[in-house]
Amino acid sequence: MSEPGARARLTRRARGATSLVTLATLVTLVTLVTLVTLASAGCRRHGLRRSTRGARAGTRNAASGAEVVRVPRAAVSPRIDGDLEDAAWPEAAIAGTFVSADGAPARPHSEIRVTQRDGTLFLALYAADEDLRGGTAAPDGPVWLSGDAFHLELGGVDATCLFDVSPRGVLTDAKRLERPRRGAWDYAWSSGARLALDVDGTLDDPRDDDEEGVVELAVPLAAMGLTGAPGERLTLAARRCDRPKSGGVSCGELGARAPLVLELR
Ligand SMILES: [Ca+2]
Ligand SMILES: [Ca+2]
Repeated sequence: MSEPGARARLTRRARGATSLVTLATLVTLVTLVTLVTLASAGCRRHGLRRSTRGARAGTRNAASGAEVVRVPRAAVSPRIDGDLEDAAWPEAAIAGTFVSADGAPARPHSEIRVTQRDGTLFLALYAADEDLRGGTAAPDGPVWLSGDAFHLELGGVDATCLFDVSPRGVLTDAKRLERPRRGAWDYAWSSGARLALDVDGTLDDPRDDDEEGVVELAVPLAAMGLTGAPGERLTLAARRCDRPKSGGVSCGELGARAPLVLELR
């Protein structure tokens, strides 16, 4: 679904193709056409080609520094099936840009889109990944310890809810009271969120090159104490950590300096 990710993939393929074209052989031209066709097929599968039609990034409030992302109301709720061909996703809001510790855009590319309808917040999580690691299979388990994972924190009326999601489809959620005073994370709490995912690659097999993972997540706004009324606000902070083939852990963050403000339309 990521346009930059799609562009990067197409650019990589086109670069390779350009050097081949200099050899001016029919075989290389056929190869180029084949590669672009394959890339286009992948883009269509995750809605990449349609992703910029109506999507909007947030605007930053000069006084507070907070970035406000206006979350549109979808005409039809997206179907939670891991496929981003739903009409709602090209119109959804893009939630900021993932950055690494030095402030540069994080690599590999990650993106979150947000839309809402009927008291449910819908999120599309996109992660480019050359080597997908599944991590734990235990529901509500520590998915961040050994696999690739998204970590989301949604701040509502008087509490913050966290959601850790792995490319194996494990969801770990917890809630922490913020007011009148901050409490401890309660992992026994359940958000009632639903998710589905589609991974383009093979989990836990570094012998081949994977492409990406896509998660569709539906979170009841009631979990954050909201009803879904226009003008309601919640905050979003996110982290996506990747375990690349080269070893180590590489993380990008969203709203690390100041959480994004999601405003429901
Ligand atoms: Ca879908
Ligand atoms: Ca990985």
